[in-house]
Amino acid sequence: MSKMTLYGIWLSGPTYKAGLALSLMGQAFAYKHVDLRAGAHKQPEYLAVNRYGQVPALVDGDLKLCQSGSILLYLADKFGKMGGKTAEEKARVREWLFWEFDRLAPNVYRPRAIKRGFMKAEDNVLQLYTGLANDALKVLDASLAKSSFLVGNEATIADVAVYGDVAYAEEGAIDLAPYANVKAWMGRVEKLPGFKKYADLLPQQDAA
Ligand SMILES: N[C@@H](CCC(=O)N[C@@H](CS)C(=O)NCC(=O)O)C(=O)O
Repeated sequence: MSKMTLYGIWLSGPTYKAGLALSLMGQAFAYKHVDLRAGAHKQPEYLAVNRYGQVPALVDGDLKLCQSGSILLYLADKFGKMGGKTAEEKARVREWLFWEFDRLAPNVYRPRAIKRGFMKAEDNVLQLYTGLANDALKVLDASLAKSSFLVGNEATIADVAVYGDVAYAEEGAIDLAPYANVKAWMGRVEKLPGFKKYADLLPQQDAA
């Protein structure tokens, strides 16, 4: 079986989610660096891989996949790992994926993008996102008071997706200290075989 190729940029949270899922599932992958600052994601060659002009994309043979949540579901299905064991668990995994890209991801990524200078915004806009991120973190913390992982007793792609947001919170000056259950769960995710932090997992250039 030839290796899949992940397209992305090492600073991208959604790219990290796809790379982390591959790594936790024990899958080596080739990597193509997409230089967002140079506008590579809007060029015809890349738009042929991802029609939305965003990273990540995953190429598996003739199949070109995009949207990190959808990529995670594809990988779980393909390898029969981390997707939940029962019909109910699979449904709960999907619930977390839809929730996280509605309530958590934008409200963590945007403060981070503002703090890192990738995005400009007035202070009240930053406050709005930060408040919404904290609302989502409260929901997450309450859920993690009841179980070790988000769905069932083992890590699933729901944990990968949510970890791939929360891992960037402090870069966005969102304080995780009030969320003890979230912090303890992050520690459990970080101990999973194959786990790597984003800067260690994603190359800064093409990699075979
Ligand atoms: N919902 C998408 C979001 C992807 C996304 O926002 N990617 C950013 C980088 S982190 C991007 O490509 N931004 C450039 C653009 O949207 O033009 C996913 O999960 O894959």
